[in-house]
Amino acid sequence: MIRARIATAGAGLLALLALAVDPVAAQTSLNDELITGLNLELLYVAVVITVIVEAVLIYTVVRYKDNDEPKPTQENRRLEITWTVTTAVILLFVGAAAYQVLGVQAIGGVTAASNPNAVEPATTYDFPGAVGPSQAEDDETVEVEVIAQKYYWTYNYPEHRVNGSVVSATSTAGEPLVIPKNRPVYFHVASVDWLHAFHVPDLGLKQDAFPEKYNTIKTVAYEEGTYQLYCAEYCGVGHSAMLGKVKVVSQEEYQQWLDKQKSEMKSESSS
Ligand SMILES: [Cu+2]
Repeated sequence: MIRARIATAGAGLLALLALAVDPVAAQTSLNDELITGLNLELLYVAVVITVIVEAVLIYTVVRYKDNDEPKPTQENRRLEITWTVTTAVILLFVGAAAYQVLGVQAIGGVTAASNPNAVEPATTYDFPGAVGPSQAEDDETVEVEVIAQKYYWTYNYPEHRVNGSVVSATSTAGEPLVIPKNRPVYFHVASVDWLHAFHVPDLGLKQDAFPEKYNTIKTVAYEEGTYQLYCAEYCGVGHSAMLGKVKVVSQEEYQQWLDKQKSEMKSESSS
């Protein structure tokens, strides 16, 4: 009777948990895919542990509620070995799963991974820390320099120039950071005054912007769309308004956008 009740309660709890978990949304980028995947792996393990612990707790309360003279367990080697080994196995799993994801360049950062075969990074300042793509990846990789400054963002495309001037966009003019989907993108993030942080949560991107030092991060965006960019490091009175947009477009649209920027620059320089 009691067992049947516990089983029913357990099934009900599982159903509630299943309802509480959101259906998995389509992954927006390589970074988002890795982070969401790890999060779900850990969640599944946590759910199983929660159910087991709660089941033992409820069983114990129901089973021994009328026991007026309980005797504590004094020594039980088998029990002690079980909970030590089980905990060690769970912690090892969490550590290994997290390390696997943190070790990927897209999550740990390109600067931290430091590739000795990398090509010269495309940047406009003489700051240290930027790392270019590997030779094999160079042709398909897009490099964008993201410069933070009180209280706006400048997006430079140093691979694309008109009469020596770099193709550029800025958040003060309401212009987005445009990148093509399904191609590796390197962001060389830096600041020209003090600490800021480049943060696009829906693409799984976050990187501190250090003064006069580059940090290169990488992504491959899968879903076209416009994503919110925040400054994630308190930087002064204008911090909360230090926003921007990241626009992921098709390869054709990206090329059209570049051509348009270049032709505008040409007509400006000739007038
Ligand atoms: Cu800020």
